[in-house]
Amino acid sequence: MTKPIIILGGGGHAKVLVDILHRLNCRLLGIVDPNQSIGCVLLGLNVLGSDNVVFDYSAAEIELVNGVGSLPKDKGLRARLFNTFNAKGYRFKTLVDPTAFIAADVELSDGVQVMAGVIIQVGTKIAKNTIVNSGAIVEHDCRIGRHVHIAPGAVLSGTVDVGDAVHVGTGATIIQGISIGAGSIIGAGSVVTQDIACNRIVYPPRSQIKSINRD
Ligand code: JB3
Repeated sequence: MTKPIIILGGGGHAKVLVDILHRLNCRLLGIVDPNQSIGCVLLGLNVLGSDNVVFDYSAAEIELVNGVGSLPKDKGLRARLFNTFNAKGYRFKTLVDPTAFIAADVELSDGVQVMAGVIIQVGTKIAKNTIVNSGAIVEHDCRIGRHVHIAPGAVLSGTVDVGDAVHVGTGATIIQGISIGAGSIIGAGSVVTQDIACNRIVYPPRSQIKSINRD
C-alpha cells in the first residue's frame, strides 16, 4: 500500500504533478505552501499550512512530492526543500507520468519527476530531485546530476553528462558525449556542441523581430 502524499508548493509545476498523481490513483493529503491560507482549496486539494506542517506527520507515514519547480530565478528553493526534508528522514516520491517511455535499466533516484511524453533510453542514470519535463528526450547512457531541470522538449543525445543543479532550457539540444558542469544554465533553444564548464550561461541565437511593411 502506497503512503499518502503531501505536495510542497502549489504553483504551475505542482498543478502538473497533481494531474499525474490523480492518474496514478495516489492518495493526496494536501498542499503545503507558505503563500496560501490554511484551509483554502488549491488545485482541488486542501492547503494544510506552511512547510512546518509536514512535521506533524512522521517520516514513516507519508511521502513528499516536491511541487516547487526549478527555474534559474528560483535560487535553489527546490533543492533546499528537498535537502531539508530528506535530512530529517522524509522520502520524496519518484514520479513517472504513465505516458513516458523509460528503458528497463534506467536508474531514477528519489524524487525524480518524469513528465508526460518523455523518452529516457537505456543505461541512463538520473540523480535525486531532478525534473525531466514534458516531451524531453534523454538518450542512452546519460548521467544526470541532482536538482537538474531538463525543460520541455530538450534533447540530450547519447552519453551526455550533466552536473548538479543544471538548467537545460526549453528545446535545447546537446549533442552526444558532451559534459555540462554543475550550476550551468543552457538557454532555451541552444545547440551545445562543446563541453561547458561549471556555472556558465549558454545563450542561444535570439529571434530578430521586425515589422512587416505591407504597403
Ligand atoms: O517550465 C515548465 C514546464 N514549468 C515551470 C516549472 C519548472 O517551474 C513552470 O512554468 C514555472 O515557471 C515553475 O513552476 P513553479 O515552481 O510551480 O512556479 P510557480 O507557479 O511560481 O509556483 C511556485 C509555488 O511555490 C507557489 O505556489 C509558491 O507559493 C510556492 N512556494 C514559494 N516558496 C513555496 C515556498 N512552497 C513551499 N512549500 N515552500 C516554500 O518555501
